[in-house]
Amino acid sequence: MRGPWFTSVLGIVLLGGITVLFVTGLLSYAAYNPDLSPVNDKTPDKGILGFYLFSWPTDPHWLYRLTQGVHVTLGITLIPVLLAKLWSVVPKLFTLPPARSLAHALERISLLLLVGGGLFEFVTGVLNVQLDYVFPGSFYPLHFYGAWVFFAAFVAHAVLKTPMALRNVRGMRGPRQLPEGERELVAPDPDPPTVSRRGALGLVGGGSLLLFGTTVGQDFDGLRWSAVLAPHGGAEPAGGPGGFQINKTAAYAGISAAERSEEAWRLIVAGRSGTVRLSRADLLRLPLHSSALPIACVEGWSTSDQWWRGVRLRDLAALVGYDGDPPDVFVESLQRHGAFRRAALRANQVADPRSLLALFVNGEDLTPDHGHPARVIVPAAPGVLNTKWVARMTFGDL
Ligand SMILES: Nc1nc2c(c(=O)[nH]1)N[C@H]1C(S)=C(S)[C@@H](COP(=O)(O)O)O[C@H]1N2
Ligand SMILES: [Mo]
Repeated sequence: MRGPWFTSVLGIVLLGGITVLFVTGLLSYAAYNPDLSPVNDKTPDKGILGFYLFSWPTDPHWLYRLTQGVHVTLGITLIPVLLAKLWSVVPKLFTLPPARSLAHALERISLLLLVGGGLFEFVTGVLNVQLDYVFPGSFYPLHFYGAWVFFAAFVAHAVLKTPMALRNVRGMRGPRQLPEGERELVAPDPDPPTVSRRGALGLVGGGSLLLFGTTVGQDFDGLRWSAVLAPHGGAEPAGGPGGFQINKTAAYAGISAAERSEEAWRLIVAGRSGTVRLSRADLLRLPLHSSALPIACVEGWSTSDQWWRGVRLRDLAALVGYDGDPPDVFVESLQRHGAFRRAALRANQVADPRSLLALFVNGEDLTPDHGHPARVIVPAAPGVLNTKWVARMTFGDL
């Protein structure tokens, strides 16, 4: 069963799947605005690896919901394929002599990066979506740098192997003269098989389907109950206007009812013409607008569109001297600790008329857990940029 055909089929699946993972991963990184201000930039030494960064668009408004949903769901679905692929090439680990030529030695070293990089990316990704930050430092630089190492080795491997893999899945029937590199995939003295090659593929495919079916529901209200393997799945949140997925609760973030109260809370808006202080009542006297936007988290879960109502970000920019051409904004929350208590938004995000400092959701006051007294909501942006419990907004190019 172990041999070129099995390895080739799995390899071709991974060729497509991992390419999509790499592209959606780079998109997710760009969507986080890593080149704005020191706060968002968790990889200040990225150098040319950030060559492709661009202004993440605000259209379509479900863009990040799609790209990140695909990234996380596909990554989890591919786990059985990756493991089966690694199992299928285990004999190669023990080939002797260790290097037949310089080219062979270089190829084997690239495999270290390929296998090590692949395992590293899958393990850090799964730990992140399971909310298990066991790695030193931030997840972002680890997964980002790891992705480049892994993908570089992956491209080299694909260039070397794809032609042979395609030949193998098309026309390999019965015994034939295998080239040296492929002969190493076949056990020299195999036991009689207990399962056919197609049966083994079925097992891998079934495992992938099972993971897919227990993950994908975290992206769809109404299917969330089925996402039993996802930390934000397994059940729909309680009903009511605030009855949609919550990332960190107010209690977890250490936000007290006293500091959110009408008497205590003031929003500070700073910009080119100075600083203004606004109570919630002051904000309610400004023009209010509605937009239907989802929350889509980097962890892969998302909600359907919610109805937000509040003050346009560009109207707040106008209050402090930016008429017509809003700049970037740096948003800080009441929260004193934690990774997501502040974020920077780009000028195109501020300018979009659907971008709000929301005061209401689904027809009622924001709930404490969804960011009362006020939160940011921006179309197509990752959830992490939608700062809750906003206390201060500083407009100006970052
Ligand atoms: N102050 C603050 N804002 C925050 C966060 C946070 O931890 N603290 N989490 C962010 C993340 S990662 C997400 S996905 C969204 C979740 O919003 P929700 O809890 O209203 O669904 O809020 C964002 N805003
Ligand atoms: Mo998030």
